[in-house]
Amino acid sequence: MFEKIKAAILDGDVEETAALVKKALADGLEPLEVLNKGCIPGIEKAGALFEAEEFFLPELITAGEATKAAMELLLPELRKKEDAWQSAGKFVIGTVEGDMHDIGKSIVASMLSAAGFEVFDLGIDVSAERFIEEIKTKEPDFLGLSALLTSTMPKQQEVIDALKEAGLRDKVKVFVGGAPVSSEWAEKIGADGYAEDAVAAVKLAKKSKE
Ligand code: B1M
Repeated sequence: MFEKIKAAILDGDVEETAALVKKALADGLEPLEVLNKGCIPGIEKAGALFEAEEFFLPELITAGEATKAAMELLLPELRKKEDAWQSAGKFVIGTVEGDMHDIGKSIVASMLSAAGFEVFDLGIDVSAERFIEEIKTKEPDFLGLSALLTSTMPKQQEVIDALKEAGLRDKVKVFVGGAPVSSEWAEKIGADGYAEDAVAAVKLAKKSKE
């Protein structure tokens, strides 16, 4: 089943991907397992083929669309595990300005939500000004900044600088993530932490609340 889902994503076959994911859920497979063993390997393979110039942009786009179709079915299942009675804290998250990648950020948002955090997902291409506005109104404990392009990583720094300018830097813990991001980069730009994946993001946020 996982191999079939991976193949359907690589084919950019939205309908087949959705049908397979529905079947996997109906057969009782764990949504997180479907995500980690079927969908993520599929989209990562598409990225590797793109890098090797065996895939071109249209194929990358259709693979992304197939992955999104899978996630639309899987994320509500992940969120069902949320325990509404214990908010673990407020978490604002978004992909930085100029960056349209939303798959990884949405997985992180869903896992945080499933772990009991009150999550405000601002979406993609979020400017520093918008982040600041949302921090002012939502007063979150945490801010998550996702960047998938080396060219948009500096926007994470911009948001941190804008927080300092607005006098908000010590009001919120800032975590960064995304494929090109590292703990060294997080340290360099003055973030409070780096999470390599959604599970690490949940652990980091929970640990910071202790
Ligand atoms: Co783009 N893209 N893309 N892309 N794309 C990459 C990132 C790339 C590495 C592909 C490659 O060349 N191998 C490359 C970047 C190279 C670089 O910067 N050095 C690239 C490029 C070049 C581009 C374009 C410039 C292509 C072009 O137009 N010529 C363009 C840029 C558009 C823009 O943003 N302005 C572009 C466009 C796209 C699509 C729209 C086609 C599509 C996105 C669809 C969508 O998101 N709706 C797309 C895709 C799908 C990818 C790859 C293949 C997959 C990304 C993904 O979803 N991964 C990607 C290659 C790759 O990463 N292997 C690639 C799966 C996801 C689960 O992982 O997003 O890493 P990830 O998220 C993880 C962790 O990083 C972490 O947790 C997540 C869950 O485990 N994490 C966080 C993420 N955010 C976090 C925030 C946190 C914490 C953890 O906060 C606390």
